[in-house]
Amino acid sequence: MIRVYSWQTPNPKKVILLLEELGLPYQEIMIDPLSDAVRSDGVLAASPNAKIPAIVDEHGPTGLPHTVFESGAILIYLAEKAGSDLLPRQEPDRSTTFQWLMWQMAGIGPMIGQYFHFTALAPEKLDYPISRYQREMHRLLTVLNAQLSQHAYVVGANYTIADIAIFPWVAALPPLLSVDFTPYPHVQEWVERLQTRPAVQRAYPQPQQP
Ligand SMILES: N[C@@H](CCC(=O)N[C@@H](CS)C(=O)NCC(=O)O)C(=O)O
Repeated sequence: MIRVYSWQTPNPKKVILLLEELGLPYQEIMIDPLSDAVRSDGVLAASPNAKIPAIVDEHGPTGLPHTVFESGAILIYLAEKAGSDLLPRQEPDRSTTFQWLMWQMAGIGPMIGQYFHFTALAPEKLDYPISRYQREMHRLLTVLNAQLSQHAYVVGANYTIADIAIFPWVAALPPLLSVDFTPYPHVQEWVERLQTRPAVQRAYPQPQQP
């Protein structure tokens, strides 16, 4: 059994999407990331960075419980544990998967996260950070659209953990931040195609949130 410190936000959703694809048994422990619960002893034991997601794999590599935090690291750990092709075993697809996974972790997540923060959460609506992160979000969507104009999935012909990492952030943009995907038709098509996957539908019983 895998215990997941989770919430209806994109970083934990990546983990749930992968667990649903892999068919591994899991239990979600819901932790509101805007509450003090992220600093509770239980979360800190698995996630010293006091953020979600984090997992506790009750049967880790040595047979003892093993904890992993940082969603990208969790995706790699679980795909390897399951021996899944969602993390390709062969080059060049393997390093291309890592490349786009790191791109999500360093770009899409932080930039869209800041855009959401300054537009939806900040007490004052400040033009400079809003336009900076909005510009960066559109630049990243342009990069993704160009990649998806060449390939069915982010890495190539097959669905991988790179798609799983990017999807929850990007799919949330039109419903929650009113981002218009008209300039990004390949992104739009990819989102709609992924939404038909049974594992994606199981992972999203409720509307998406950033
Ligand atoms: N790089 C981390 C980011 C995790 C993260 O920022 N999680 C948010 C919720 S989606 C959180 O826990 N926020 C609580 C806080 O910032 O105090 C990952 O990908 O796991």
